[in-house]
This record gives sequence, structure tokens and C-alpha cells, in this order.
Amino acid sequence: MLWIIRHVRVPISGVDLNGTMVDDSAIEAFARDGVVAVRGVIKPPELELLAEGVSRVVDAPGTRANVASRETDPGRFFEDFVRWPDTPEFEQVALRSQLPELAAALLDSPSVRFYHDHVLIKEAGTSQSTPWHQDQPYYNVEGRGISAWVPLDPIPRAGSPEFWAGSHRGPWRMPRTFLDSEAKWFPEGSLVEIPDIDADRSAYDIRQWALDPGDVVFFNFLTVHCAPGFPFDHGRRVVSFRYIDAEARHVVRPWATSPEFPGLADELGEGELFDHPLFPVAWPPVPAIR
Ligand SMILES: O=C(O)CCC(=O)C(=O)O
Repeated sequence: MLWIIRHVRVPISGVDLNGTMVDDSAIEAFARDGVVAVRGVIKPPELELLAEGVSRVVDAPGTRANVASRETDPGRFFEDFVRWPDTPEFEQVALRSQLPELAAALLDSPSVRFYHDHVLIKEAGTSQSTPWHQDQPYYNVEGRGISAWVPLDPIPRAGSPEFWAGSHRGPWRMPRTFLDSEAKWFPEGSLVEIPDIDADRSAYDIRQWALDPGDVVFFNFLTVHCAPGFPFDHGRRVVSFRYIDAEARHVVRPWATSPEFPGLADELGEGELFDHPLFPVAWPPVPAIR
């Protein structure tokens, strides 16, 4: 198990996680840049499982589902959140694929909890982009977190997310609604704004990869990122699996977080660990009860 090797301080260069190479350089890159792409993490049977899960989610959107594109857009940008409790295919990959072990290794943490899944579908021809943002200011988390962006379709570089390397070390930045740029979370003026990165792209260290199904981009909850529309003749199905360091703490916000966890504040107080069935320990694996 990778985490055991890490925590007895044996160099892990070249550790082969069932065919997925993760070495010290990936861990260093993640710490330095706040983002790293790892090839071939999700195996074909897991991709099939995820595709089944995604089609069930699309057929029966949940209470948090949202269309983040305008009606005039040639393709829809569909999102849904926290579907693993009623989508066993997502639970299987979130808790029993290589994702949690890699998330723990990249965070250099002995254990991680699963935070939530986020389905992000851009149909063929979608012009709506995902604006530059950080994820953590939308959440109810104080502490470290990592997302695993898992595409189920080939992603040409021009359709792939972009990441501002190193931005995870900077301040929390103002979260806004994707379509209308509204401040629905932190009050106006209370956080630093995202700079106009596209106006001067050469001033930023921007990372982007063409991706195949099975490849995963891991990024810190505070890494500033965006994604273009999807002007291609096939659509883009993605599930972002989000993990938190087991030391992360619950923050009770005076607003509805995104995603929202209705009623959670009645069961988990301010500053408590996420010790709750909605946030299961994903790594190390919990032995099955016989
Ligand atoms: O897939 C996208 O369009 C954006 C992804 C994203 O913002 C995320 O996974 O946090």
C-alpha cells in the first residue's frame, strides 16, 4: 500500500499501483503546482461502470442538478452533485478504485474521506465555458482537499480544463455563479477577485492536457481553474470525485454552499471533523464487516 510506504519514509519512486505509475515527482508536482495529470488510472471496467452511473443520473437528475448553459446554447452544460448515495457505480469508483489511494498519496496524507461527486457534462457543441474559479470557497470545508477530474470521453487539448499552477498557495478568491457572475456566497468585497487571466495569459503558468478516458487530473481545492466549452462533434462526460484530508473540518456557512448539504449543520457542528456517513473514510480502506 502506497501510504504505508510513504509513511515509513521509503522513497516511492516508480511505485506501480496496479499499472498506474505515481512517483515522487508527481507528489512534488502536486505540492508545487496544485495540479497533476496521471495517465491510465481508471480501468476500462470502471469506465463502463461510470458511464452507466452517468446515464442513470442524466435520466433522473437529483435535487441539486443544474443546467449551467443558456437556452440558446447549441449544447447543454449539465451538472449534478452528491449522487453516490443512490448511484452504486459512483460509490464503487469513489471508494474502491485507485482514486482514494492516489488522493491520499498526492495530499501526502495517511487518510482521506470522500467529500462528494460532481457530474459535469458538456454536450457536443456546448459553447458555455466554465469560468476561472477555485472550488473551496463554494464548500463547507476548512482544510485540505483534492479533486480527481475523470473524463469518460476523449478530451482534445482545446476542450480540456486549464489550471493556474501555484495558485493553490494564494488567497481564497471570490466565488461567483458561473452564468451571471453573482456573489451568492461570500459577500461582495470580502475576498480577493480572480484576476482577468485571459487578458494576459502569458503572465500565468497555465497547465492543460489532452486526455484519454482513464486519465485523471488531480487538483487542489484552491487551484484556480476553468474549462472551455466543447465545440466538438462528441460530448464530454466527466465525474469529478472530491476527497478531503481526514483532518479537514466542517464550516457552518450562513449561506447555501455548493453543493448544499441540507440539515448537515444539525448533525455536524462548526469545526468538527467530517465524521459522518455522508463523508466516508475512503483511504485506508475500511475492512468489510463479516
Ligand atoms: O469540467 C468543467 O467544466 C469544470 C470542472 C471543475 O470546475 C471542477 O471539477 O471543479
